[in-house]
Formats: sequence, C-alpha cells, structure tokens
Amino acid sequence: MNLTMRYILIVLGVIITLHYILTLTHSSYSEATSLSSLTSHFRGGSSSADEDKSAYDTRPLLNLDPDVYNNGTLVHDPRANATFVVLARNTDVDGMVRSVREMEDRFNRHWRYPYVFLNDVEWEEEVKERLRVLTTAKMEFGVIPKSDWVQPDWIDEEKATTGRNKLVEEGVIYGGSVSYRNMCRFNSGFFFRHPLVQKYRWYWRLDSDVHFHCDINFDPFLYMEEKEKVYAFTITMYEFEKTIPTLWEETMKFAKLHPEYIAEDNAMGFVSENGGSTYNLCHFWSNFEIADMDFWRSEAYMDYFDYLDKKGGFYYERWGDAPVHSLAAALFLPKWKIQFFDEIGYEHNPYTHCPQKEETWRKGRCSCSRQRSFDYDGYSCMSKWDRIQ
Ligand SMILES: Nc1nc2c(ncn2[C@@H]2O[C@H](COP(=O)(O)OP(=O)(O)OP(=O)(O)O)[C@@H](O)[C@H]2O)c(=O)[nH]1
Ligand SMILES: [Mg+2]
Repeated sequence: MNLTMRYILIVLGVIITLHYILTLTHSSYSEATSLSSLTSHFRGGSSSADEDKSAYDTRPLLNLDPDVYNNGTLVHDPRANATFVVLARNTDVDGMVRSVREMEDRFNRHWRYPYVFLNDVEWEEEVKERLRVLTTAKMEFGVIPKSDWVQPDWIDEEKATTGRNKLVEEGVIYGGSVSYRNMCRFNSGFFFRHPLVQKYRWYWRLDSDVHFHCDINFDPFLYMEEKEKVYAFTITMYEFEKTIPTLWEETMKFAKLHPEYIAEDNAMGFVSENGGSTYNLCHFWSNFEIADMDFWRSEAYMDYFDYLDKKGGFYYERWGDAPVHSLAAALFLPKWKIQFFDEIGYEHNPYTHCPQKEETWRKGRCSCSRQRSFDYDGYSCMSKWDRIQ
C-alpha cells in the first residue's frame, strides 16, 4: 500500500469514528443524518398520502430536556415560524375550549406552537382565562380593526339587501346574515394582515367546535416548509352554487387580465370539467387550513382579492373564503404545492375525514370510523382531486 493510500484510509477512519461518536452523543445530529432524513431531501415536490413523515417528528428535540430548554426558551428551536389562528366570538368559548383541548392532546402539547385569537369585539377576561388554562403555549388575543370587518361604505346597501333576501327565500344557510359575510371576507383577505398574525409565515386555522381524531406525530408546518408546499386540506366538497353565481366568471376575467399569475401545471382539472369554461364547485373546506401566508400576501393573491372585493360579491352574493382560497390555490399554484393530509383525522360537523389506510389509522390511535370518512361520499370532491394526481 503506497503512502497516499494510507493517508486516505486514515482520514476515512477518522471521519467514520467522528460520525459514530456524534451519532451516539447528539440526537439532533443522529436525526439529521439518518437515512430517512437524508432521503427526504431527494423526494422533491411529490408526495403520497401514506408517505413516512417520521423525518418531521421533532418531538425528541422539543420535549422537556433541560439541555435543550433554557428558562423555557429553546436554545435550538427546530420549529417553523407558525401559529394557530382562531377567529371566534366570546359566545363560542365552550367550542373553542374543546378545539384547543383536542389540538393540544393530539399535537401541540409536544410542539407548543402559539395561538392567536381574533374577534371583532374585545375578548372577555373569562374567555381568555378558560383558554389560557389549557396550555403553556403562548396565547395572544386580538381585536379586528372595524375597517377590516364591517361592510364597506361603497357597497350599495339596497343591492346587498336584495341579494340577502333572495338567498333567504331560497333557503340558503346564512343567506340573510351580514356578520357571516363579514367573516368570509375577513378570512379571504384580512386575517393574514392582522398585526398579531403578521409576524408569522405559517398558520393552521382552528375553528371552534372541531375535532382532531388522530395523534399527529409529525410537524405539518416543517413538512410543508421543507417540501415547499403552500396549502393543505383534509376535506374537499362542492359549494352551494347559489352563494357564488358570478365568482367563476369574475375569476376567469381576472385570469385573462393577469395571465402572468396563472401557474403552469395548476389544479384547473380539479375545479373544472371542461378546461375552465365552467366551475364544478369543488373547493377545499377552509375551516381546516394549514398554509403559507406568504401566498396570501403575494401580489397575485392580493390583486385577486382586491379585484373580487371591488365586485362586491362578498355582500351582493355570499362568497365564501373557502371557494376564494381554493380557486386562488388551484390557479396560482402548481398542483404539487397543494397537500392533502390523510393522517390528520378531522371533523367539523357534519363531516369527518378519517385516514383510509388501516396502518395510518392505527398509528394515529384514531377515534374516528374509517368507514364513515367523508372522502368518497357523493358530496365529496376527493375523486376530482385524485384524478389530477
Ligand atoms: N368574532 C366573530 N367570529 C365569527 C363570526 N361569525 C363566525 N365567526 C367564527 O368564524 C368561524 C367560522 O364561522 P362558522 O359560523 O362556524 O361558519 P361555518 O363553519 O361556515 O358554519 P357552521 O357550519 O354553522 O359551522 C367560527 O370559528 C366562528 O366562531 C362573527 O360574527 N364574529
Ligand atoms: Mg363552523
């Protein structure tokens, strides 16, 4: 063996020994260099519903290890810049407590992501106390500026009243409600600009009285960040056509004005049966959302929201934030940036998404029935989603 060869072998020996020592002594090094973690970097944008997400389980780093925690502050924080956003009323307190309790039990007691609670009026002290007792995670309570909430002056009230009366006559749910319309408009165009939310990039929308049926053993925010995902859902369904008679037409007009915002390889095939002539009413059910607020804050989405807002359809009709968010995601994003989280068992009355694969259901110790999952119910759009995968 010549001298060069000997040197190479010695250097290799030192590297392997060092790697071995670090693997044994530093759990974070061990995780970062594990085969699953290394291969995750090569998986690219695509992902399947039953993909192994253990590389995004940072609980070992976050659990109360005195070496990791320093006066309650993580020295080495592997978490994403993320928050839960809860929009609710004081009277929703019992439902909020139930939602937060389940979120903590199934996910956040390990991760302690913060919460932002938003309301159109001041939060009552008792509500704050009932929520704060549930977790040590940071909680902030904010009031929405009136200008981001109430029906704008430039809306023609006579036309809005006619629109509401029509929907009431037709028996459409919340057809006569102005506050419901305020809520939909706020969720479409304002929540991500609220001062308490502004500092975060990622959010998980949490409504009152929803249920989380499975242990969530990985960090969906980190997963999305590393995979460059933008929008995630668990349930998709058809919208009531009567609430959005002109939304598609206006969206297509906007798309013609701004072809530069339309993504190649978008999800048009999910929302239209005929390449864009008409809308099939499919949308992601937005009471559950995990998403990148940089998308809502982008020029494309802000222009789209302002365009829609000026048309007045949030008040003259009853445009929901669900179809508005969904159409933006479907058209302005390549479809691989939209994520379906099969493993997150989720319920908002009357529908439940329950993981379909037995292995996923067992691993999540899910409390939902796989047979009663909404995924392939006649009213679900999951088959439309599947066809574009
Ligand atoms: N502060 C405040 N929050 C509201 C208002 N209306 C609705 N919300 C909240 O916004 C979220 C969505 O409203 P919901 O009334 O549940 O709307 P929805 O899910 O379409 O309707 P349901 O099927 O009845 O649940 C919930 O968390 C509500 O608590 C309101 O006028 N003020
Ligand atoms: Mg609701």
